[in-house]
Amino acid sequence: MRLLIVSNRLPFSVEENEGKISFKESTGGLVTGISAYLDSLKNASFTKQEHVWIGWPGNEINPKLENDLKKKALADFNAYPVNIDEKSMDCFYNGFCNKTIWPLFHCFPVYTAYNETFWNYYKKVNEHFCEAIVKIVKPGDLIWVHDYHLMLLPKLLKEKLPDTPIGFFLHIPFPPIEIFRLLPKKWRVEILEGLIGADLLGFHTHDYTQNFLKCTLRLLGFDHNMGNITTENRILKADTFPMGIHFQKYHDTASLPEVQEEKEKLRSTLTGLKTILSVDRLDYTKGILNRLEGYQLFLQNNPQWQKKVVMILVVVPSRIGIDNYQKMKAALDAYVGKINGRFGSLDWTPIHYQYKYLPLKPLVALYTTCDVAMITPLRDGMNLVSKEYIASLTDKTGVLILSEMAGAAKELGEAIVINPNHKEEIAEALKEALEMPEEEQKRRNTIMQKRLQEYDVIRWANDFTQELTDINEFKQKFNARLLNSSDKKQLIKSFKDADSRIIFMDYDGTLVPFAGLPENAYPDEEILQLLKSFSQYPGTKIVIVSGRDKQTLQNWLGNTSVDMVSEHGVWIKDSGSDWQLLKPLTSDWKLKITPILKTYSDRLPRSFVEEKEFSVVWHYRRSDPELASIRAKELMDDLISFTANIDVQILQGNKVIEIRNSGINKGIAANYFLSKNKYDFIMAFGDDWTDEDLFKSLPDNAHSFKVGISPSHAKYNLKNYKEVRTLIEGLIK
Ligand code: GDG
Repeated sequence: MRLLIVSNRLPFSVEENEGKISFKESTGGLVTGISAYLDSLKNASFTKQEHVWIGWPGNEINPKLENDLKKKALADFNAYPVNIDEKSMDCFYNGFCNKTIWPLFHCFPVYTAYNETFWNYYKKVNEHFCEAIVKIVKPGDLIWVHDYHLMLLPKLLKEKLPDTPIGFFLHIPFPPIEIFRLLPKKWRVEILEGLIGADLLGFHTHDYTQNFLKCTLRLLGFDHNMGNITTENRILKADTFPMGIHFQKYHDTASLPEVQEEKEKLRSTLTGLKTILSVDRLDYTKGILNRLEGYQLFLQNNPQWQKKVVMILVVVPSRIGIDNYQKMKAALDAYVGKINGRFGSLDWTPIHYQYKYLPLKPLVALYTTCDVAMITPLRDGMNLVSKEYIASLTDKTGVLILSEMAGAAKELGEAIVINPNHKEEIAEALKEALEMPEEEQKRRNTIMQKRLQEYDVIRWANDFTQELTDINEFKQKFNARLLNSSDKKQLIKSFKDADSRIIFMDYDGTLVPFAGLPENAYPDEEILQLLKSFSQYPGTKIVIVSGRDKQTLQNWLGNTSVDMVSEHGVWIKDSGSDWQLLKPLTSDWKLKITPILKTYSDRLPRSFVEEKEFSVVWHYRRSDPELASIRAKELMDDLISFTANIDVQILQGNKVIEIRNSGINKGIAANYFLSKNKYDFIMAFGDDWTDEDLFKSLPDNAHSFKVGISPSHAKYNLKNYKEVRTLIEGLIK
């Protein structure tokens, strides 16, 4: 089995010089994390898992050199470059990815561009990635797609490779629905549909996972159960995997002699000064300006700390071609100048500013040297720098000030956690951090280090890939329940060989799709013709077993020769005779229950009450799904206490709650027919849990089919009502 990692960028940039190709390492949280995981795979003796990293190599390459590039990338990095032309990359990466998705998903709607050309290039590049992957994928491979650049890719891949497990991890926040729905309708739906093409979707925090699930429910209509989503024909899962770091790498690097030496050097240039570290890629989400405002206020409010403290501000160049970033760089330069000008003197510079990339060892030397790290993004998916800082504190002294807007704050609660929008809070946190006793620093860092060591990036990636593998195994077991062609042949043979047959069929969701209003789910011409032919097939009795009232069934299906059961088994219409009660029932309890249901329909817009002779139903299919699910739980609670002394049962069906006499169900109704005659071929179809009574009551040799892809007592699953129709056609042709 190979693991195919797919991300927009490869962990290196390719450069072309006089016809020769060379590589330069690239930075960023995704690259740092995945590289560490893949290194661990290479070094581990217990696994032989191969991997290939697929992505854009950072520059457009002369087509003549493409073959050289492919060979060298594979040899040096196990990488497969996807060559994309400059114009596409500009509109895709600088455009849709970084001017639309990045600001919006980080809750900066004012920076968000809504540009149809960018969107078209986003689609085009996702398709291009798909074509590249399809060329190299092999049976048994696992595909793991990363990040916001490739949100359409899971669906594209699933269409081409339905049996390949596909995972997707989002490294940035998934925004609340109020923000996500600012995207034009077409884009937001295509993005969600693209994502749910994956079998497993991972997010850094529980909040992001919940935001995604809420959007899927409200914008696509797919509900979930503990993160498991069932679409018309697939099962997938959304779950939380907080990304860790390679703890040991940072911890060990901090102890290296050359890093210690660098630390001594730094210390000697900063004698007598406490140091505050700030390290980020240049990005407006990282809150660098807010941090500087907080620092300025701290210096102003605490003159006793002037000349005793210095901020080392490392800003790593990033997304250089984008306007907002250039403006931000200018604002930052000006602000640093302002603080240094206002507070500095010949013998003291309050901020040491570096705008450059640092190699790992000098970076870790900074982590271990500084007394305080200020990591205060306005919004950050996770933030690995904060974790790397804690891991590098070999003597366990140092204080982390962390923004509550970073995903990492969920795991690093022992840090001083602040709201980055409030400069007063930052200034106070700085004072607290600089004055924190060493014992307290050690106490906090010991706890955080232990946590980071236990759930490091290797655990994170193993957990994700393991869950993806588990989902795939579950799907394979489940697929074994779907009717394959040889089972179907056998079934048709048994059907034809039999002399007397009985077929029980539920109506809604089984023979026809659900409609917003129950009265709109009337039978179409195709199903009417099919039922007519089926019921006229010699030696075959068709019984429609429905929860509908008898009048509706009579109106809709009265012209076919089917038998019918209404209200889940209350009424029976057998062999052309009139409707009869299966057993004597009362309905005086309805007087007590109906007003309760009416109150609930008043409280939930677009829900309504349907009264049948011996049952009463509250429908909420068209209501707001979240409020409806709360109201349904409340109603169930109310009904349970209200009906304690009444001989009724409460059924929670597909977006309905139904109350009816007890001692009635579809299984009891089926037994009525089975006890009257002997049949040598018995078959049943149904889609919701009221049909489970039917499946359970049938003899062992019966052929039963659950419509939909959830577990059932039926022997087989069919994906939807269309498959039911196709199967019937196959039986009678
Ligand atoms: C995205 C999400 C999420 C930075 N400067 C240097 C350097 N770095 C390395 C750090 C760290 C990584 O880059 C930055 O990671 P972050 O997580 O802090 O931020 P993003 O790049 O925005 O990452 C983020 C992450 O994806 C993972 O899912 O946490 O929320 O935005 O590893 O060490 N490394 C070196 N020199 C530098 O100057 N060597």
